[in-house]
Amino acid sequence: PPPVRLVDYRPYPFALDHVNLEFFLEPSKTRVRNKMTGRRVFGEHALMNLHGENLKLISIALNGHILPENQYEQTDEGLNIHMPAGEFCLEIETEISPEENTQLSGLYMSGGRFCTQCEAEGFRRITFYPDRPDVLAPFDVRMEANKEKYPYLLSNGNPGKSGDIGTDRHYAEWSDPHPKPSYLFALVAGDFDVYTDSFTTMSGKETPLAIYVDKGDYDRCAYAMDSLKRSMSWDEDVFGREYDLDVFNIVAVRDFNFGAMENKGLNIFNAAYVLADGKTATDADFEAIESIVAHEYFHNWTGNRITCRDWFQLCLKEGLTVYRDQEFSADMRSRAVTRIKDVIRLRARQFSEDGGPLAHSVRPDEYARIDNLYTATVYEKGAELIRMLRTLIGDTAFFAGLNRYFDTYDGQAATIEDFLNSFQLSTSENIKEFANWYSQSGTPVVTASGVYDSIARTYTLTVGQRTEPTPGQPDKLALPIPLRTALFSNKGRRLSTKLNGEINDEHLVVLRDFEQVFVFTDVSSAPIHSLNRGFSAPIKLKDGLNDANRSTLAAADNDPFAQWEGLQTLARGLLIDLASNEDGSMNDRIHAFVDAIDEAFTAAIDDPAFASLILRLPSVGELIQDQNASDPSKFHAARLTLKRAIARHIENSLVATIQNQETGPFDPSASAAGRRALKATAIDLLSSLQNEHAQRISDNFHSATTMTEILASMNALGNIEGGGAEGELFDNALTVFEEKWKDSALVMDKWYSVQAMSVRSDLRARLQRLCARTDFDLKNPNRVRAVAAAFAMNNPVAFHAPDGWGYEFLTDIILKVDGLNPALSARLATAFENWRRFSSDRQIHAEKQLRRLDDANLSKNAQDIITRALA
Ligand code: B3K
Ligand code: ZN
Repeated sequence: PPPVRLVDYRPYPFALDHVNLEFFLEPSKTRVRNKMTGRRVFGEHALMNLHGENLKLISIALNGHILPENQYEQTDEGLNIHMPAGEFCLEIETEISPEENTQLSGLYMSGGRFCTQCEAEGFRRITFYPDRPDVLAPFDVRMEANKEKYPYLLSNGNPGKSGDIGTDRHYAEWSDPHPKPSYLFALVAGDFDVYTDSFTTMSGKETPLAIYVDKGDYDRCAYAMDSLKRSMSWDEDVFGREYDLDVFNIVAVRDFNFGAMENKGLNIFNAAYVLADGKTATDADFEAIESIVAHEYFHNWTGNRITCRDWFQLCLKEGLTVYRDQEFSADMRSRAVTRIKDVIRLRARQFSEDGGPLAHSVRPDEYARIDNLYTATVYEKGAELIRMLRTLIGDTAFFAGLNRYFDTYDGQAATIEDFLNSFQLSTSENIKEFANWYSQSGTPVVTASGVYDSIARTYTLTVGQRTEPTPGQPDKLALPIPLRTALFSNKGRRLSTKLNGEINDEHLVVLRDFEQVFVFTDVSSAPIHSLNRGFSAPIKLKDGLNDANRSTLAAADNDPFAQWEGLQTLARGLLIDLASNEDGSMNDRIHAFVDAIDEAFTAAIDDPAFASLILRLPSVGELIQDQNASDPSKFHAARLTLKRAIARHIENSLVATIQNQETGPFDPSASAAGRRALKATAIDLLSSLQNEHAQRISDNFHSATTMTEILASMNALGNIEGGGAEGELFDNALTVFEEKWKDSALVMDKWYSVQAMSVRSDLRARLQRLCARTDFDLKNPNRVRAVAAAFAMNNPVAFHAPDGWGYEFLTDIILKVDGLNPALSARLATAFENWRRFSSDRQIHAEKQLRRLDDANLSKNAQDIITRALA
């Protein structure tokens, strides 16, 4: 099928004034009555095109009369109806089968409850409708269902009438006054535990809040509720945005294709991002819950009140909302630590996407399948663009522009041009070229070099940029790149210098051309430059410094991000060299690095969250990004060498960290989580010494009281393969864990993934055993991801095994999942995205599996990924 193109966008010729939906809910046969009133707005002879997929059409009536068959045609994509001029009332009745819906798009059953997922194109699997984001309407919904099985009937907006029908059925009505596109529609029916609270908004309106969870999960809702209230309050304080309905509801479901969904007034969540308590959730879980609850809530303004004109504009809501949730987390936790984690994630997921066959711009010009556009580029790079914009125009213009955007486009479906124009009207800075960040894919590589003139006391910094070609974009433009820059003396003192007439100890250098020269004056001594501080632009930096310069910066910098980044750069260079030098010639550099780490670690010890990041080495996934013909096992071995050197050097301190037992009740705060993060890092480092600390780690597993520590210990044991008793510690731990948590699916997902991520010789057999278990449910995305995504995305050494078994294993799963859930199989297939980066033996095996997938007649979603990967 031809791709969908941005240039082909045409407005819809009809407007909907009102939508009235009636649902008669039965798992096997649900009747949907859809009454749309509206009018033709232009296009005298235009047919009314309604999308529809997997629907059984029962009847159509136009303006009160059954529509004769010659007045409409039914196609694979939906219905085309000949409409009279002027106003209309169109009533369509359809039948669907939620229980047969394994794609988890549209109306489906999860754990015996009805729920929906409509973004991007799920609503057309519920009824015939103009299922496009630029058709907005207020919705009234009425649901009717068995009362005992489905005591709660929920939809968007405000609750209306409800009551009994006969003895065993009941109904409920909801009405959403805010015009919305169909992708924000939601319906839920079932029996739940309900966790309630309330929030008083800035104008004094008390708003009841509720979280609906599976029976028995009531006690695991408190953190999500607390996160919601903090989000509501933060959005008022920082962005001036108030909630706008009488109630706000969240529902947690077991079977969900991604994290959560921002349906107006009725957010639906993957249960993994709602349920947490001190026993079952890791700190990473708490952190993810806080940020996803916030993200979905923030969509109420950035996404729902102002939505996207078409799906090419997806970053309009996603990039902006990720930026908002990142800022929220930064305010709730440590700003520096949050920023570091965001950058780690960007590098791991977005940079690798941007450097491979799936690269696309933040706002692409075309797509084959919309589900495959929910990517790290649209989300994470999209957020970086907002951050850069703010850096370029300053806080005042940024907030003025945003407020103008909210004022101008409230209730509308907007574009990136609308958005950028709101800022252009609020700043004297010309942001025309900034738009190229939205249309150009690929990660710019920025190079820097400097020359000091001691007589003139000037430092001439030459900065250049280059972006490699990406699919469909052979030639690249120069982009405006804001680089926060400071100069340090070689003793590590930050220098106050002059640039563009301004004296400061940090400047904003904006690179606009392919190469540009910046002359700093009043430079008192030969400086070391520190560029892209705070990761002010999403680029790869070749800073032209040597290891000694970098160590100086790492030790001296008062900015924690810059300090961390200095050490990461050191580590990256060292690991890459180490991976190709096995002759021990690197010992001096290793020692120097370990000393630098030790110094920074000791200085950071009062901030354990940051200290644990200081000890973190770049991942294998990150290291292979800029390599060709690479062998992940060499990078793994290099990391192990370096980890051992670090562990040996600070062994006593690591042991002491592990032994430091927490007392008192569980505390999910960022500071307590920081202490546990450091402990987890200590366990990981000590495990690199293999058997020496295996027993200690196992003891820690058995005595640990938090899931973070338990998992850290299991992870560590998973990578220890002693010949003797140590070899059994992992399996012993797994047995104990399973016995305790076998009835808790979310906890058992961790049990699965800890194994899928372990680097050990028995992994293949182990994975096969896991997939043969009765609780390995291909219909449950969390479970499939716990094995397949954990393995293919987080275990590069095993996934890229030289004999190709890892590729084959993933392919087998994709083939099984695809018939059930194409969104899931396509997502798994993206693990192949960088197959051409690996050694030729690996490429041969990867290509063989990709061809196998290509020949298998897979879903359009999976086929789109495979085709692009092979191109
Ligand atoms: N907007 C949803 C994502 C929907 C994904 C559809 N394939 C969640 C979010 O970004 O908040
Ligand atoms: Zn989102």
